[in-house]
Amino acid sequence: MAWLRPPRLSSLVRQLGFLALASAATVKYDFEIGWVTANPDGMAERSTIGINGQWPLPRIEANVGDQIIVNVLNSLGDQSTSLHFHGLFMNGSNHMDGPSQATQCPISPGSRFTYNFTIDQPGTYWYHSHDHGQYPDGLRGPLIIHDPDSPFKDDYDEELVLTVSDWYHDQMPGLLDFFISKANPTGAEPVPNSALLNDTQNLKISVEPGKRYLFRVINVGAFAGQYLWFEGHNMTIIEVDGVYHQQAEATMIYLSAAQRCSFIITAKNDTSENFPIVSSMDTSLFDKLPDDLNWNVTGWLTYDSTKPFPDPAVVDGDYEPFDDWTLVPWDNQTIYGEPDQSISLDVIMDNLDDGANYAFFNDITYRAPKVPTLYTALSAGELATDATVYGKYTHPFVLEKGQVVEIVVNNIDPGKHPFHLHGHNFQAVWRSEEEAGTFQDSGVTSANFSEVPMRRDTFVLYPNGNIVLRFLAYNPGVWLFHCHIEWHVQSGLMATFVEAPLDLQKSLVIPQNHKDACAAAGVPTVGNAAGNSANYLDLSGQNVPPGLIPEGFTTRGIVALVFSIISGLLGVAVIAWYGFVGMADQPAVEPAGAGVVSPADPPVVVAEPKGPTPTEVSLVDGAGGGGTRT
Ligand SMILES: *[C@@H]1O[C@H](CO)[C@@H](O)[C@H](O)[C@H]1NC(C)=O
Ligand SMILES: *[C@@H]1O[C@H](CO)[C@@H](O)[C@H](O)[C@H]1NC(C)=O
Ligand SMILES: *[C@@H]1O[C@H](CO)[C@@H](O)[C@H](O)[C@H]1NC(C)=O
Ligand SMILES: *[C@@H]1O[C@H](CO)[C@@H](O)[C@H](O)[C@H]1NC(C)=O
Ligand SMILES: *[C@@H]1O[C@H](CO)[C@@H](O)[C@H](O)[C@H]1NC(C)=O
Ligand SMILES: *[C@@H]1O[C@H](CO)[C@@H](O)[C@H](O)[C@H]1NC(C)=O
Ligand SMILES: *[C@@H]1O[C@H](CO)[C@@H](O)[C@H](O)[C@H]1NC(C)=O
Ligand SMILES: *[C@@H]1O[C@H](CO)[C@@H](O)[C@H](O)[C@H]1NC(C)=O
Ligand SMILES: [Cu+2]
Repeated sequence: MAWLRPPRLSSLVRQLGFLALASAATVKYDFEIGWVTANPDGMAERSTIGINGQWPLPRIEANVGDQIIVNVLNSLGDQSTSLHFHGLFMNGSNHMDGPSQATQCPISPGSRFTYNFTIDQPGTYWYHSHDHGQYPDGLRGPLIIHDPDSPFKDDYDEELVLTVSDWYHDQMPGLLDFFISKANPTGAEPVPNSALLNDTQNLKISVEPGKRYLFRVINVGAFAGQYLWFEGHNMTIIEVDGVYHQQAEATMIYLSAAQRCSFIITAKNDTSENFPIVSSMDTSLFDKLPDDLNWNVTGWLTYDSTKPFPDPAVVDGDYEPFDDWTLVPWDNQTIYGEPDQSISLDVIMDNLDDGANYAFFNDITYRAPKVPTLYTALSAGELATDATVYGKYTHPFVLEKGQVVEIVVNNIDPGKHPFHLHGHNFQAVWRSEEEAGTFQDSGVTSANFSEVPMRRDTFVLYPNGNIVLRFLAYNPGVWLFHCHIEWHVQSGLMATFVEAPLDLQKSLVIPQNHKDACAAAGVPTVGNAAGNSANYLDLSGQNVPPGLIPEGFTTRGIVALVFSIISGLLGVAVIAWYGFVGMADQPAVEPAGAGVVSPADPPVVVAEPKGPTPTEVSLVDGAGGGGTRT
């Protein structure tokens, strides 16, 4: 009988510690965002976005009920920025959610911006830039909300935070210029250069025999999902994406970009061996596997640092990660009723008439509005419930308060896509196998749905498959729904939910420093998506994507045509064909690595590559971020 067991001393100390912190506090961080140099894989020094001169970034950490204040100063000089707090509901504080041109203006170089919100959710989260594809350049870090009342608090002795990610040697602006260009007509995503474990390689985590560790793992990567395993140890999963689930045993987990998982690992009783930890990027996402890519990163559970650190065993055959579909939420919440509003989105990759490849929900690829969508909602009066005012290319859906909303996503693409909804977690009520086709054609009905569905905020849609999500519209705000592969965010795989906008108008007051940021950025704070505040239904001048390819042209034909016109010396009739052949044959036309790897000019490596520095970690793992608690 577990309750008769005397509590361990360490457990007692931990609980007393929590008791002391139990009353709500204000936790304050001053973040000066600026460029630093980093070389986490030991292969290339690069400019990286740090905070207060350091990278890896500080951890934001608080208790349930605390108020968090993050004072941002953008010292990047050459780029705007913003911070999104991934997974937090921001109930009553939609203007603190972070995506630029959705809920705020971008924070210009030299500008300040204060994020101020109260957290009512325990769990494992992260913060990252939500501005022009910036976070893979380094601006992403853990956000942990401790829970003195966790239902699992007696099941572990220590908490550890661990990130996995992919890493690029080149900076995003250059990679994006190539990715969305006619030189990359197939839309092949740049392949990362390395995998990182806690922003390094050869990480060593000291463990004490017999202790039980809660690992809070976050994939802060841009693109790659990761398989993660600890040799010789099983994981007991208790939380995904901030939602407690009933304990589930796993030997290997899969985390897509942006997903989180907390699990308990029980250390062995003897210290005779150290054990490899492996995180392995999901190479099925990559169009090409460069010869020199090591898609694995290794670390160790260190029981005795004088003992050897063995190479990981090779896993033969297909990986068999734990299937998150089998998770049951700890609170046994059953499926919400039949939807009041059902939204069906087809994921399509296609070219537009500039020759570049874009991502579409149905027939729309996202374009940012001229006025942040939240400010349109706040300034449009009663027209805020008319989706027209938000512009066609934010792909808006207006939700009414209290609705059960269902999202069906059909993947008309052979890639995996991790879908994320801001401001909510959702019930993942259905996920098809790969190649199942559209939900509507598959014959599956709500009778097939999970009765006690897993809840999370980021969920993987399989190749040519479909998913069905449900959530309750009890959080007035402007919330983005998008694939969390940063390449696909930038190529347009995003829609906007405008939830209960009239309630929003009654409750939200935009602080002066948010308006000041808009003034500094030259972005208006009233008006429709086109910036028109005289007639909200007149969208002329709204931002639009490139045009559709004319009927009768094939995608490859038009790409060839565009190419040919640009190089254009020949007659139009010959060109379409000749241009295409030319493209296929001449590497000089197709930039090095086109459709492939790291397309931008390879960086000149000045510094002698150093071996990665092993990081020894003390398990007296204090508050990460140097925040002040009052
Ligand atoms: C944060 O917001 C609260 C109200 O929600 C307000 O009382 C407080 O002054 C704000 N603090 C800062 C630093 O903006
Ligand atoms: C990961 O790195 C952070 C510092 O960036 C540190 O606080 C944390 O303890 C590390 N986690 C592990 C498991 O080593
Ligand atoms: C891990 O779980 C597997 C399958 O449930 C089991 O066979 C194995 O013995 C477990 N390993 C450890 C170290 O507990
Ligand atoms: C370690 O020893 C304790 C007490 O002897 C035992 O209950 C526990 O199962 C052992 N743990 C492992 C991982 O073998
Ligand atoms: C990564 O690890 C897997 C699993 O052990 C192995 O099959 C693969 O060869 C490794 N890749 C590299 C590049 O070492
Ligand atoms: C959920 O159901 C399980 C049985 O399936 C039960 O053990 C558990 O106590 C329930 N949880 C809650 C919070 O009611
Ligand atoms: C959906 O449910 C029906 C009726 O129970 C069943 O025949 C069918 O196999 C299910 N479909 C899938 C894909 O599970
Ligand atoms: C948001 O807060 C309101 C009360 O202020 C509550 O009624 C509502 O359920 C909350 N919504 C969510 C999604 O937590
Ligand atoms: Cu995607």
